Amino acid sequence: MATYAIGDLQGCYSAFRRLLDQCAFDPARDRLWLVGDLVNRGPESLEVLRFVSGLGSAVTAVLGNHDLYLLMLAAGVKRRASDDTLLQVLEAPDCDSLLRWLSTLPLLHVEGEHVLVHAGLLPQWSVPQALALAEEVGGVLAGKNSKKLLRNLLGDQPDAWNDELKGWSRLRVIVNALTRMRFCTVDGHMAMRAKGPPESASRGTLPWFALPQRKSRTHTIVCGHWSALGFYRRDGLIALDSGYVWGGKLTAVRIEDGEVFQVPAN
Ligand SMILES: [Mn+2]
Repeated sequence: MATYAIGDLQGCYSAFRRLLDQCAFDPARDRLWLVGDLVNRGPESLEVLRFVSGLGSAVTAVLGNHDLYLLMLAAGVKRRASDDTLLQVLEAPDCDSLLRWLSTLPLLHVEGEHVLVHAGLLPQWSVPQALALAEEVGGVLAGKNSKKLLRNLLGDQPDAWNDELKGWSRLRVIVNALTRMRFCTVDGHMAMRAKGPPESASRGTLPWFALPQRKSRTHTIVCGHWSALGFYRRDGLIALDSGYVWGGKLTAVRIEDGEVFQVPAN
């Protein structure tokens, strides 16, 4: 039994299958951890959704911002952008069942000393608190107020956590941190516009994982979302988005021994 953590797939199904072959992944024996952004930008989002949803308990995937964007399109709360590649999913005969499956995925998964999340955790959040907050959002997303939630996720404000937050703004901060954050100020204000590499941080901001008082340092965070950071490991962090869809690599790490597997873009 082995656990393979894999970076952002972004609809790159054939590369994903090549990577699984390279790992000799066996769904009867092994497990996959997917960091989210299963869909969009790449050419085969539909195939990714069909394959991953068919893996059952062999896979644990968390939601990324592109996955939520797909749910927003399907709910009619956002219009398609000219550069998305999601029409094939929206027009598929099995679209409803695939999106129902997608909407039940968690925003955060904790297993032993590891945390699986798409983007990151705000510095004030311990791992148990982040898990409780992620579950708070997950309950709404899988329930009857799902469409209302999706409509109310749009926007970057408020940009920081506060235990007193209520209603949609509370859920919006949680989702923005878990699925979109890269840079943060030391007191936990997210700088949502910045997408460059860590060294491009604007004055007063740091990569979220580098904040000195971050309470989730108790665990190793397995994440994606930041292709300009690339595949990056340090104490307590495994960042897996190595930008295959942008001409980089698709990366898997075997959690048990740290072995790395990669498929380069053609
Ligand atoms: Mn992302």
